[in-house]
Amino acid sequence: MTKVSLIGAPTDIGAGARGASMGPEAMRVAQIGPTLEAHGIEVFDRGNLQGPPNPWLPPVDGFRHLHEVAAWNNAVHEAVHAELKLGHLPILLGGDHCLGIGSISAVARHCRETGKKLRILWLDAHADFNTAVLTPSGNIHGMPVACLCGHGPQELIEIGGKVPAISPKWIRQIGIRSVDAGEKKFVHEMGLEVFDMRYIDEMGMRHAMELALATLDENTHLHVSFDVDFLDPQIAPGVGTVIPGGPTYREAQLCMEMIADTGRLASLDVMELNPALDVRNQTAVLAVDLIESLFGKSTLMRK
Ligand SMILES: [Mn+2]
Repeated sequence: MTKVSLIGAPTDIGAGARGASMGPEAMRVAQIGPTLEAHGIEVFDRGNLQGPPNPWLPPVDGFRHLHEVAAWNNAVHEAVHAELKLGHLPILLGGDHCLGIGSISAVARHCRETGKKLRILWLDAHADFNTAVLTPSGNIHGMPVACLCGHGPQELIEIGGKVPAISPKWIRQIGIRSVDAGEKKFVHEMGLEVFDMRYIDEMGMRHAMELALATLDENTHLHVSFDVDFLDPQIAPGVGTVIPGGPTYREAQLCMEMIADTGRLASLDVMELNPALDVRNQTAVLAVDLIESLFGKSTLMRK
């Protein structure tokens, strides 16, 4: 039986808007635990991690709240790694997406320790590949992918004990539709594989996912980092950075179902849910619905 551990990280320390700190509780209110249990999954809710409050200060040397971001990410790293070591599937309930550094560095460390290959699906409106030089805002939630690939401040890139924590070759980005000019150039230089919205419009979600999930084998750990702003804001308004033109409900369902079909999902982040901007918790309810598909909720027609 699959054992899932829920880890709440109630902070908006890396974000440009306050409110993602309430994400974990909104996911619980939307019944993430009981919903997974109804599918025969054993759920361990580990409660919330703790870390420094958000001082809401301007950037220093291109970063906002760097030390606080590092503290939160170290806490996330240890918690995610501990669950993987127990053989559980960790679900990180964010919190803003800067926490992907702690989560994915823990997954990468676990893969090194167990001799597994790693594939990361980054579902997001943004590439999150900024650096202090490139970023217009200094908000670290725009930098986690760059940090994981070794481009960032020492105290973030070293979390997990190996620099870089991951190779850009292990990542597939899906749903991208907002990239800063300098960031775009850097994404190309580093050779990230990106299925942006233009690609999905032209080729369809099915084809994008077939390529993103190609060459997985039984020794591959599949990690999904799901930024809720991946979804079209018409169906998911509860996010801090609203970018129109995202996947529809059906496209998002297909994306999740195709991931489930691989049987390889081994860890998950659910990030950037902002209840302060949501409407009657609908974005959290939708996220839970999609996670249900990710864990293999099957439609009637397939056996
Ligand atoms: Mn993101």
